[in-house]
Amino acid sequence: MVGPRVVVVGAGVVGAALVDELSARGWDDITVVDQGPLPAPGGSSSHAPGLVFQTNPSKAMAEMARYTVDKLGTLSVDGEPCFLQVGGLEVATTPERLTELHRRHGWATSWGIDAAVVDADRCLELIPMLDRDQVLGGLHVPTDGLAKAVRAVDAQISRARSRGVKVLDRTEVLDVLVEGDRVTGVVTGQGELAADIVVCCAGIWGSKIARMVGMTLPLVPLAHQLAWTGQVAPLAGQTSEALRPILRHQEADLYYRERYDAIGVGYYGHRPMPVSVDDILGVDAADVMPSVQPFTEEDFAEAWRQTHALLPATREAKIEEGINGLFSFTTDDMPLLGPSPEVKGFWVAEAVWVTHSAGVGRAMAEWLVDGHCSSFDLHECDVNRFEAHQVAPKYVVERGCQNFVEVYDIKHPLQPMEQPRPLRASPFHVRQQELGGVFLEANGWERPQWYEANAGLVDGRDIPEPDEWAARYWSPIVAAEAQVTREAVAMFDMTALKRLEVTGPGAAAFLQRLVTGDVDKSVGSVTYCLLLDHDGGIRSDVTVARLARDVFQVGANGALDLDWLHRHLPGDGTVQVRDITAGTCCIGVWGPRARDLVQPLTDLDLTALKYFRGARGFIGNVPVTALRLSYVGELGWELYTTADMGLKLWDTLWAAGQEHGVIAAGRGAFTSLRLEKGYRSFGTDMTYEHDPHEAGLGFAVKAAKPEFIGKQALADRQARQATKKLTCLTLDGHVLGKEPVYDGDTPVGYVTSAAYGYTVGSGIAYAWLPADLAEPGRTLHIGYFDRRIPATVAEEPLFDPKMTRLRG
Ligand code: FAD
Ligand code: THG
Repeated sequence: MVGPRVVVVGAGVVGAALVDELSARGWDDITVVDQGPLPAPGGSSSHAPGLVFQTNPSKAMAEMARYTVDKLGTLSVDGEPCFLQVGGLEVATTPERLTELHRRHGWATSWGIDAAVVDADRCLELIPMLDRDQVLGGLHVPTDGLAKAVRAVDAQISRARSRGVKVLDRTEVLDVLVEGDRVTGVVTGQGELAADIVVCCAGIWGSKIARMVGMTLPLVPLAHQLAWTGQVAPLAGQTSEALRPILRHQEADLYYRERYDAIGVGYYGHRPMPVSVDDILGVDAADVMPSVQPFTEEDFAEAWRQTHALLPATREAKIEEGINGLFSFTTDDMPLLGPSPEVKGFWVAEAVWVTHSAGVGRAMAEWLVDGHCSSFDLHECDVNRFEAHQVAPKYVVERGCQNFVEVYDIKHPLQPMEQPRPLRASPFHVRQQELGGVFLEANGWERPQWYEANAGLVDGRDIPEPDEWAARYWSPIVAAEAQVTREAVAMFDMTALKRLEVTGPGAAAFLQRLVTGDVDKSVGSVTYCLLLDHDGGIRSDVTVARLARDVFQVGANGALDLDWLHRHLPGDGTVQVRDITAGTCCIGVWGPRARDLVQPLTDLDLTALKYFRGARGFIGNVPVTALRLSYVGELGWELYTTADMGLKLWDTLWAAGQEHGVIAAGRGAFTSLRLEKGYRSFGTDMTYEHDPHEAGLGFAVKAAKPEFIGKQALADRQARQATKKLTCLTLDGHVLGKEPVYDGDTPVGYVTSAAYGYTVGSGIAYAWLPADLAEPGRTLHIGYFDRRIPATVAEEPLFDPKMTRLRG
């Protein structure tokens, strides 16, 4: 036997893609089970109209879509293709939407998808039925098209079957068997199947299957309207299924495709119609298919009116059929992929569109077979990315419905979730409100972007105004807060930063195996280092503070770090890992006057406490852990205490700081200062797909250290020349991230983080670029909407390269 015994639950596009990819990699004991009859067992795939628009703000999603296009393009059933590459056209009917299409063009270009913003004449050439008076322009992606979802299921299942995969349709999975902490099989209507691995690809039924092992899946099935017209005159006699591009009219929440002489119309403008998984009918009970609910014509009225306006020829046509079809929505619009945190061998691949299905099949197969996915960076898709409150049933339904409503909205990168709020508030929240904090939201935390109380600091400063788009969620106060941090001292609320406590006699050895740095040092040491995956890619960057022989505090980036640590715990009980974020809080006190402010308040000798050292002590009445480091690149400390003492800590520092000109500063200033100092942010600047050296973090890897995860893989990777490099660019102006970078007219890379540097006096953009272009002084261009902004490769860091501020 090559490979474990695998049972895949669900033979929609996702399950089919997975068993094809798994069997292609040589695993030879695979069974796929579906309750319905193949190749159209009755899930969402059985009636999806199959539009594949690849453009997406997420690089991973765009790449998985591109893989789907490439793969389905090679597949057929009885000579009939699985993909009709008719292209995709998104039209703008308002100036705002046209501007947005330029931004989307930027994403396509950044992720390597050929696209063009075209004028109205070209839109009419591509789709003559459009009303010339409505259309201002469009985004044309020639490689987009129509996936034939049922055929794609058929083709991939058949190929898998030819490699020995067992296919059981009309077989319902009734339970998943677990012994101890492991999956052992499934119970079906036809008996038991033993399994080492069970993968849930059950689409809208996913929560029901996951529940069988006690796992909560944050997804909600929602009905979405799809209607088909009768003959539309201009298409009369069309013998090809589809000739013209698939079409999106986001302004009216609509999309379209051809079907011979008729048109399919999809609509997101209606009220959200969530359905509980327990109310979805069984295969036998359902009239048509279980994932299809009766068409509610009244909800479609507006869609039909808008359709008449955009495509006047439809006025003479009729709606002949329609459905309210179910598919899954999540709290952040991303799929749910990966292993259960508790039950070994139980995996999910859920909330996946047809568009991304083949890519997800490949990603999951790599992850299962190799232990990690090398083709795509999956950190945004990992099912273990959520905070506790984000899987609350109320939150899941509320967010899912809201995401349905906002599917085609123009969303600013800083735009916060509006409901439910507030959820998590630091102990400083009341003071922040008193100071006129303007709050955005991060992982549920209310986080001030700037404080209106600082408005008076703007006077007399020369602050460049961003354009209208970059000026959203921005204020000149951001600039003033950044400058005052460098001139005097500021308090930053760092509570939202994930904190883990690792304790026990095995703690040091455990962490040594996981991180790239040497953390088995003296008590009081703080080490900046990385978590690597088994292939040498970066999983996170962390700070590890040794607070006692067997007590470490890990400054981390998110829930996935906690998951990663849990997964690697030794089984012998010598190490405990605990998320202490919620019970504690943190203020960063940073700036040249930080020591003047804090020293009189504390028993700690803050001069003796050197850079990257930590100690426990008191600030007035408040017990604190002080770590001397600074993400903003200034003298000062992260001061941690328990949540109950947080307000007292704030008030103590605030009172003492008045004579030193202390301010509270927000996230806007923070990001500006961080980028001036060249500090990377995991998930934006570097992700799983990057290694430390190309990300400029080679210094955080202690190669001389004994074995740690990713060490050998990294050494092997290094042997190959690094071809890309995270590079600092300066520019005259503001950009926001994800914009393409051009060398002449050739797209060569993309922006990760960006901000304006209020100390250095220029815009800053970090970007992934080919290594040979990353030489200081070279001029490139950043694509910002329809403009090309010149940007110069800079030596980094831009601010204080000699570290005089931090070590002062
Ligand atoms: P499914 O296709 O639902 O497959 C899950 C399978 O699991 C089912 O076959 C089911 O029978 C089986 N199953 C469930 N429970 C059990 C059990 N207990 N035992 C055995 N088997 C079980 N996406 C796009 O990319 N482009 C589009 O244009 C598009 N349009 C859409 C239009 C509509 C009206 C709808 C409803 C969806 C649309 N989607 C579109 C979304 C897309 O259809 C789905 O996201 C996708 O098909 C989900 O695939 P899946 O394999 O995860 O789920
Ligand atoms: N504070 C703490 N933990 C954290 C962060 C933090 N963990 C997650 C994230 N932020 C990690 N990111 C960084 C990035 C840079 C630095 C610290 C955390 C930093 N770097 C020094 C430098 O490059 O100059 C490291 C110097 C050294 O290794 O000696 O300070 O904000 N607690």
